[in-house]
Amino acid sequence: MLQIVIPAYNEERRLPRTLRELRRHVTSHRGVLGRVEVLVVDNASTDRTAEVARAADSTALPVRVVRCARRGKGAAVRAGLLATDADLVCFMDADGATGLDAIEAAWREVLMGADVVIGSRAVAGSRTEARHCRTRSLGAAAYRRLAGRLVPGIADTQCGFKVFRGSLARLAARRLETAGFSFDVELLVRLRGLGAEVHEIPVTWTDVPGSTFVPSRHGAAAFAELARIAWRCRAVERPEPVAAPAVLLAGSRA
Ligand SMILES: Nc1nc2c(ncn2[C@@H]2O[C@H](COP(=O)(O)OP(=O)(O)O)[C@@H](O)[C@H]2O)c(=O)[nH]1
Ligand SMILES: [Mg+2]
Repeated sequence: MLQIVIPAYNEERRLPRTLRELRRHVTSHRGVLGRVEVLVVDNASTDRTAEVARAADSTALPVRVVRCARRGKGAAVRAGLLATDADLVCFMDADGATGLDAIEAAWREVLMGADVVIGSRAVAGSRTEARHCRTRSLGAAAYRRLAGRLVPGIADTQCGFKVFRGSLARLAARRLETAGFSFDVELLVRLRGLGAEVHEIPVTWTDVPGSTFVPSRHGAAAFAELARIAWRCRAVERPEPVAAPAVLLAGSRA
């Protein structure tokens, strides 16, 4: 079974279409994907996010709402991952910005032994169909440089599509402390600390209007979080002594 975590804050407008497209996609790829379930994580949305999520629940694509007391995308993804119990889990943004073909592409990588497969808008083969405003693009470039020092070799830490072996994701999520938008970086540092290899796959990415990331409001906080992650994870460069049980990593690529 594949469980898909969708963090959602005030997403009554964007979430219904994403869940509809996901249901269509899962139905037409049932033979490959098997059973799929969605966990929408809502923390104190002031709109009808939880209602639209529940309304999308169906036999073809079961949708559950998970409540998270702590605010922030990182806190929501953590709560969602910890609520999973499947062998394969993933998270994706509520706006459906990442083309859903990435699910099968990631699935293939996992079948070949990958532990962690992340969508990337910065590797060959990716297609980015719209770009952010200039201020955000400049900020993003600076952010990428700094994030790259914490997770060397990963070109795009921030794409909202990541797939994991379930037990590994739950182990890393338990240690995750970053509640805001930089949580991806900490999650990747911790996954590597657990001995996981991270594979980037190209995605088709469309900028969907209505982003919850407001550069003037969240930009500085995201950089400050990076500094805290660097400090907090300074000892997590190598696999930690309490590494993932060998069985988790069995099948990893050498
Ligand atoms: N539950 C929850 N989800 C959040 C929060 N902040 C952002 N998100 C979700 O995180 C995802 C971020 O995607 P988006 O807003 O499109 O940002 P962008 O793609 O980085 O511009 C969306 O699914 C948001 O609803 C939060 O505080 N709580
Ligand atoms: Mg988006």
